[in-house]
Amino acid sequence: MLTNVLGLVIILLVLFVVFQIAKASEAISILKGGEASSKEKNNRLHGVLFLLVMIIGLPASMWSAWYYSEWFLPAPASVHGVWIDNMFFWTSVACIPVYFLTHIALFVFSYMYSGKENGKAYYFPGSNKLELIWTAIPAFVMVLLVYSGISSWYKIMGDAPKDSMIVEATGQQFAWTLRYAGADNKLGTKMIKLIGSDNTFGQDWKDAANKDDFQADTLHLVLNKPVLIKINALDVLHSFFLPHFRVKMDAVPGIPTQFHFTPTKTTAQMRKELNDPNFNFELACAELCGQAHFNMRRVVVVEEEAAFKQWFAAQESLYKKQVTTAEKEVPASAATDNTTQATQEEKPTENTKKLSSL
Ligand SMILES: [Cu+2]
Repeated sequence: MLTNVLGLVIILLVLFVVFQIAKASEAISILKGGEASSKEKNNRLHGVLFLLVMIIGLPASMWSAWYYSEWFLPAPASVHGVWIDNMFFWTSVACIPVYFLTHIALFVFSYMYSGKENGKAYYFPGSNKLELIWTAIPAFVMVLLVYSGISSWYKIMGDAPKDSMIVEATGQQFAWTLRYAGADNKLGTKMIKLIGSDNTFGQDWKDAANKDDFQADTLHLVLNKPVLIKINALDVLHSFFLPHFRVKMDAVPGIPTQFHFTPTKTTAQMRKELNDPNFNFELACAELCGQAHFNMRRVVVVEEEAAFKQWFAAQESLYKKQVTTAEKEVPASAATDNTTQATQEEKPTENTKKLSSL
């Protein structure tokens, strides 16, 4: 950081010195009586400086792109991720040559045609042919880029495939809570009135669809199976970001959003591909949401269907965890005179204690 600041200060100082020298030499030649030739010298100096900016600036811009390339998006691991990367590639193919051509023209012409004492401006009234060429070519390229963008947008943001697995992601300071729709693949209804310390989202236990919904710390996904993520926020803005899957959607309090995608690489495959046994896909929050924003990171596991089913079967629904244990606890705590039964019962957990006190 400090070296960067120092570098910037040095550049500014050098520019300041060049400017002062130019001013001084101009003043000297005015004193000598050659005002016209001093202007010409000044113009030439500016032309040379323009050229220097190009000679240093263009390679520097290429170098910085190469230097920071390790912070570019990682290799895509979803169906639509490949489309997005393709669009990015073709947009770059169209823009990078234009960037170089226009900048070379800008700086070289400034140098070549810097003001001369007896120089005369060339009068060019315009050319329809030229106008047509430099309007039609960019317009054609723009139409192609916009067309590919819009068609991909509708494919990505359109209705999710019918067989999509449904997962709900709720952002709050500072964690993502993941709720799976369970075996029925239906998220149970929520009601604001039911929100409590043990029922953070106010799941309505009378709704049968809620009874198999479970929460998970890790986002497990199936290889090549579409998944629909339903995104919410409890407090402030968050953003559901899966960089490897090119998924990014804001989580807005009060406005449900969603995103569907299909993972195409398992975690194991990626580990092999990247030669990194510790690699994990990650879920991050891409909206600076507060002090512990960094803490919202979650691991994403993509696996074959068999491994997923095994994990899925081992999960316990929130209903089972909270409501049924609470029901079991009620007679035990009510039967105060039956000491043997009370001692046989397991000690109530923190959650069930709170629930039975409600
Ligand atoms: Cu956040």
